[in-house]
Amino acid sequence: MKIAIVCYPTFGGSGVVATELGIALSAKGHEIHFITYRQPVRLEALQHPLIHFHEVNVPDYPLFKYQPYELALSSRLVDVIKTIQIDVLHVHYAIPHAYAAYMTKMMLLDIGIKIPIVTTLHGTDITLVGSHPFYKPAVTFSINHSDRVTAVSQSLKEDTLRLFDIHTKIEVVPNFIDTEKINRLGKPCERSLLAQKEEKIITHISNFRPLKRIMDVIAIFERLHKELPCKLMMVGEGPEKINAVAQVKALGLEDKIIFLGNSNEIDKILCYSDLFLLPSEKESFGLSALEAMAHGVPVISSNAGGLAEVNKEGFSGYLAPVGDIEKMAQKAKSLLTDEEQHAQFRTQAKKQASLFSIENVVGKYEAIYADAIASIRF
Ligand code: GMT
Repeated sequence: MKIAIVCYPTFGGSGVVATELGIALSAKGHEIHFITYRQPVRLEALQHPLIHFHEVNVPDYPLFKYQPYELALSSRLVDVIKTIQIDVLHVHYAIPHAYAAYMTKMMLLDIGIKIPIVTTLHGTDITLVGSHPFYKPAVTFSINHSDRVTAVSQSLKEDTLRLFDIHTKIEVVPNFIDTEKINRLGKPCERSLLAQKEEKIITHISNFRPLKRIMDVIAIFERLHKELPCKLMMVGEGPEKINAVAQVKALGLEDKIIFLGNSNEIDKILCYSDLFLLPSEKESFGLSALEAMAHGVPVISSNAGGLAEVNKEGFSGYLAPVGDIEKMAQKAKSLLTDEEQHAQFRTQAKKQASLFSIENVVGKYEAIYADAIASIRF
């Protein structure tokens, strides 16, 4: 198949999922065309002869306060789909991609080309931004007019049905991880670069938005730090970072809490890690928790959204109500101070992650594409 993929090319989970999916599909012989405003971060140039990237340019016109990205995207989509004879268009994240996809479909229909749209809902496009009254009618319309709709967790599907008036079937296709690729990475890792031998390494990865509850991460670490030698690796960039850095300074923990910024070396960092923290207020899935588990890193998370579908209580880690930092700190301490239990959770985390292996998921998308293509032929 010739598949066009639209996503956010940044460090967000939805962009990572879209990119990894495109790479996996190309390995199965499909021709993949990424269409977005920048080359996706996890897509290496010339990665595979079947992978192509088409940039969307939005000319800066001084008359406009807001530059019309949807217009530029849908025009580019029409151009690429027509020229390359794309079979199916897969958009990740409803806003504004599903909306631009619908316009694309209509413009192409006008010239006699039928293109099916598959929309994947990722989380904040539904639970946060999408349900805002300013966007809700457009998001509802775009979901209802997609040929196939998928959500990355059962929890997100339920949120979508609760928040919007949806009359299209939503299929749950969970996020995934390339476990084989992780197993192929060179080990053991050089953790002495980051911490002393006796220090436990705790990691948090996110886009530091308020809903990630960065202050809870620091509060949990502060409690742990009083009980055992440890270090915290904070990976990512975002609006809460400035407060987090100030808080770390106020606590005098600058040499124990390290801010690594956005990183392309997530595999290395997770390889060094003993525990992963994700106390989010909202999380439709929690891809970073899955990545940690795939590296054998147990997870202490909140029980928000789809996290309970990923992190299995008492097996791959522990969950606690949002904001219950005492419970999260206590569970973290019990795991990190009991070597036997920690080793067991490491193995179990890997086992749990293997349920989300890429091989199980790519086939589901292929079937959805085939079905969407068949549906528009009649
Ligand atoms: O979590 C974010 O802020 C980024 C956001 C995104 O669009 O990339 O993540 C969402 O999609 C990820 C991939 O499906 C999920 O793993 C995240 O749980 C989801 N975030 C939220 O629901 C808050």
